Amino acid sequence: MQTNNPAYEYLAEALQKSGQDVAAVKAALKAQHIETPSWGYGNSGTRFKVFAAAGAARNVYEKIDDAAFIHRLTGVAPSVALHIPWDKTSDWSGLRQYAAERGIALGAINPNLFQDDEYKSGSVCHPDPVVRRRAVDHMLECVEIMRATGSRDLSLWLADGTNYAGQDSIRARKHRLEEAACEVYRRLPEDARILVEYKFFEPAFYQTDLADWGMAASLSRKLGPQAKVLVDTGHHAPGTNVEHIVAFLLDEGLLGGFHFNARKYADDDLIVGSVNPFELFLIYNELVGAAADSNPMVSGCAQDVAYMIDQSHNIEPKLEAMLQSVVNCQVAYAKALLVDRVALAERQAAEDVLGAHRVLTDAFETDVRPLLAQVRAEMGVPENPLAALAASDYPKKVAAERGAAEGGSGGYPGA
Ligand code: AFD
Ligand code: MN
Ligand code: MN
Repeated sequence: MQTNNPAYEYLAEALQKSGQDVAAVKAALKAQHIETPSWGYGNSGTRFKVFAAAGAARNVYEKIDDAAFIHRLTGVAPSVALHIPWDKTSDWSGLRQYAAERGIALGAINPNLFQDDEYKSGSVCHPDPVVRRRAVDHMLECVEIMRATGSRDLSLWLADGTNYAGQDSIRARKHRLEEAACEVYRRLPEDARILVEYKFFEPAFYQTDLADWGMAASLSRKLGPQAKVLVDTGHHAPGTNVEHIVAFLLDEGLLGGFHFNARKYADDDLIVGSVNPFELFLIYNELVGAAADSNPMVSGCAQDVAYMIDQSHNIEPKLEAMLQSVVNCQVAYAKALLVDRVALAERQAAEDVLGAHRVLTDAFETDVRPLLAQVRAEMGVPENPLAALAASDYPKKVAAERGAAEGGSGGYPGA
C-alpha cells in the first residue's frame, strides 16, 4: 500500500518476505487495550514526600479527563481503573456517562485495604474478626460498585503481612484470607472476575500474606474459575524470571492481568519498560505465543488478559509518564508480534541455542516506530503521540485550571 511512510513500506516489505502477515500484525496493534490507573494522574509519591505537580488531577472527574486525553493521543487506552474510596462518587451512572462522553470506560475496581488505621495488623488477615468484617464489607461495597460501573475486574491487592517472626500465625492468616476471599467471590456478578495480586514485600517487611505467584495461584484455584492471578511486574525479587511466571500461569489458564510498571530495586512504580525493555518484550512474547496455542484453555486465557498500568509518578510529568508507559507497551507488543515463530520452533527443535535466541533478539532489535506510525495513521491518531503531547495545549490548560494541589505527606492521593 502506498503510504507517505517509506520506512514503514521498507519494513512491511521485509516482513512480508519473511512470511509475516503484516495486516494481522497491524490489526493486533489496533486492538491493543492498555488500561491506565486513575491514581497515576493525581499527586502521589513515596513515604518520604509527595511532590505537588502543577495540573495534577484533584478528583475522579479530572482523572477521567486526563485518561481520555491519553486515549485520544494513542487510541489504545480506552479505560481507566478506579481506586475506592479515592474515586468514590454518589453518582456512578453519572460518572460512567461522563467517561463515555469522553470516549473511555470505567475499568477495574481497586479496593483500599491498606490505609485505614484499623488495618495496622492487616485487613482480611487481621486477628480481630471485627477488622476482618470491615475489610470484607469494603470489598463487597466494591463489588456493588462494579455492578454500577459495569466493571469486569476486582483487583485485589493486600498490604497484609507481619514485620516480625512470631507476630502472628502465618497459617491462621492464610485461613482468614481464604475465608474472606471466598465470601467476596460468591458475590461476584456472573461475568466478573477477581484478580488476585501478589507482592513479595512492602509495606510488610518480614512476611506478606500474598507474597508470590504460587500463593495467588493457590488462592485463585480455591476460589474458582472467576478468579485469576494479577501479575504486577514491580512485585518480584530482583532477578526473578517474570516471563517464566507469565508462561506458567498462561499454560495453567490462571493469568488474569497485569499491573505494568518497572522497578530497579523495589516496587517503585517506574515507567513500564524503562528499566528492562527486553523483559517487557519477553513477557509479550509469551502472550503472543500462547494466544496462538492449540490448547483453547491456553489461547483463551492469553486472549483475555487485562493489561493495566499501575504506576505512581513521583517526579515525572504525569501525562508524559503515562503516555510513555502506553507507548512502551505498544513497542514491546509490536516487537513480540514480529517474532518468526516458525523459525523459532525450527531452531529450538534443532537445539540451535543461539540461533533460537537470535530469532527473539532479531525481533527485539527491529525498529517498530515506522510500523506504529503507520498503524496510528490508519487509526486516525497522532503518528508520534509524544510529539503531539509536546505540541498540545492540554497540559498547560489543566495546569492553569487546577494549579498545584497540595501534595500529601507520602503515599497515595488523599493520604
Ligand atoms: C501499590 C501496590 C499494588 C497495588 C497498587 C494499587 O503495591 O501494586 O496494585 O498500589 O492499589 O502499588
Ligand atoms: Mn499493582
Ligand atoms: Mn505496587
